[in-house]
Amino acid sequence: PAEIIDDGAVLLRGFATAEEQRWVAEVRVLQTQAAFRTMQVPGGKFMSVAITNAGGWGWISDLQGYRYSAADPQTGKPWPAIPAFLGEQAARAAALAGYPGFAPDACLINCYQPGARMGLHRDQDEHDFAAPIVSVSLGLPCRFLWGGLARQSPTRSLALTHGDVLVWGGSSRLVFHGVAPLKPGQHPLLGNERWNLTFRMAKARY
Ligand code: MD3
Ligand code: FE
Repeated sequence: PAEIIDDGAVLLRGFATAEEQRWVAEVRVLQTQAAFRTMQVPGGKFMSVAITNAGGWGWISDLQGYRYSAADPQTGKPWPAIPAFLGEQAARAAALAGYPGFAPDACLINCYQPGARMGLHRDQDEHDFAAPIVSVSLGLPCRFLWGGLARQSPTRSLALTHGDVLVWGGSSRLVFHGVAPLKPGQHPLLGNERWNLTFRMAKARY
């Protein structure tokens, strides 16, 4: 059942659990082509979350800043394509949430281990903010925080668990959001990790 958590933001609890093995297997295959790695941020520190990408465009960070790159900076090769199953599932979730015609050209995959966190930020490196973002949580649960359109807006918090899918569109597309430090635990499929996949339209028009 779809749950509206903010203006244009829809939570599909457990959407990915029916085919959880498939989701995990697809990401494990992607790992053999583009491994999780931590990236440096412009200030010089490293993100605590390890990342990789699939799709025509991959989100990267280095001392120069944040941007989408067609190539994996670690190998110089294109990112692996978004597997058909993952792309179809993301489009199906978007349609259920009221965003038909979602065609992601980027899938950022975040890997959290205990203590890893993501500070409050907004996703603004994409060209067309009319396109929603589809976010899929796998493995250990986390506390997800989101605020409003201003960094100072009050934040709300939500427990995201294995299989949950969030679709952010409309006036929620540019809200500030982050993830609290991951608490240690053991998940039957992912051990002490949490994976988050965010499907985006980075360069394509919606
Ligand atoms: C709200 N990832 O990769 S998912 C990110 O759990 C990111 O790894 C978090 O924020 C994670 O950029 C949060 C939920 C999410 C994803 C994208 C959004 C919320 C969003 C884009 C706009 C607004
Ligand atoms: Fe984000």
